[in-house]
Amino acid sequence: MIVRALFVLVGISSAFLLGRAGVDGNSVAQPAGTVEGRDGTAGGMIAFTSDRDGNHEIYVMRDDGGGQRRLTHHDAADFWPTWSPNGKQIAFVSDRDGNYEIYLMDADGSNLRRFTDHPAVDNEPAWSPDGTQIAFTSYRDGNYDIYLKRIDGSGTTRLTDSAAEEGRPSWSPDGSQLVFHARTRRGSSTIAICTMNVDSSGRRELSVSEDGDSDPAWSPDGNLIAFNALRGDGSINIDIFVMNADGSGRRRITEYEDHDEYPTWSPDGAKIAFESDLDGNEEIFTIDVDGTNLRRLTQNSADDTQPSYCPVFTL
Ligand SMILES: [Ca+2]
Ligand SMILES: [Ca+2]
Ligand SMILES: [Ca+2]
Ligand SMILES: [Ca+2]
Repeated sequence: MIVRALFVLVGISSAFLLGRAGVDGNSVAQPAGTVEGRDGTAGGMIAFTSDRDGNHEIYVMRDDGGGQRRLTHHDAADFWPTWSPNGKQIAFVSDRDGNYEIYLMDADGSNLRRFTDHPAVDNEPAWSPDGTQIAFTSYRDGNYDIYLKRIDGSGTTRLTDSAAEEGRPSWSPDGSQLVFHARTRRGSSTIAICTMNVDSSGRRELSVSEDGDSDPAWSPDGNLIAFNALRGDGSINIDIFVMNADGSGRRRITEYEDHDEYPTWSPDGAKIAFESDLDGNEEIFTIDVDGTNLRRLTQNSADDTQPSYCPVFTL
């Protein structure tokens, strides 16, 4: 159905396109932390993955598309960036040491260090709202499960123990729960979006459908969960949806005849950034939560994907 090269083994959601060697990068050399063009007004930052410079690297930009800047410089694949809650660090995934591990760096790309150290795939980091832990997915116990590791490295806890393939954890803003997706039958398109308490109790399925509901993201006020799913009309067309945090009130946000994926919320909850190939290759867009005010932030023949909104506005 969805013709995509799986990026990491059977990763449910790590399916961004490989092999497009676009290198006409429109990145603008600019020092970290500067906000030229913003007139002193606080605004959002977005980290994302692009192969515009020849292989997958981590980039940041303002949420108006300005100030695009590369943070990683390595011929390994670097992808799935996610911010620390104070916006000062970024976690991401790389196979630069021979297998997929999670790495941390400061938001200007400095102070790079490895966070996980396991021969299995470690993927899809999500920083806890209090900054002390990272939830991530790993294949270390024979299928994808969700794990928790403290930033100080003092311990790793397995949160799921199921035959389903869990993926893309996202924290509730109060830090008490995680939302994630779970492929309940391997090889099937049946994916459930689930929540559980951070102590792994209280697992609950919010939505179960044949439409591939996946990649959930909890809104900053805790009330909504954004996700991507097939439109449900039989077409091969992935759109961005939101639902209430109890699973009710499902509604569609995007309506383009293309794949719209990987929603991430602006700090004020007003906008969602996402990836879409609506103009022929992956670009990063923002849209208001009511579905208006679509804005393209990247314009580049390479893949620009996996946006992650910084959880705080910066000056
Ligand atoms: Ca790289
Ligand atoms: Ca690993
Ligand atoms: Ca599992
Ligand atoms: Ca692009």
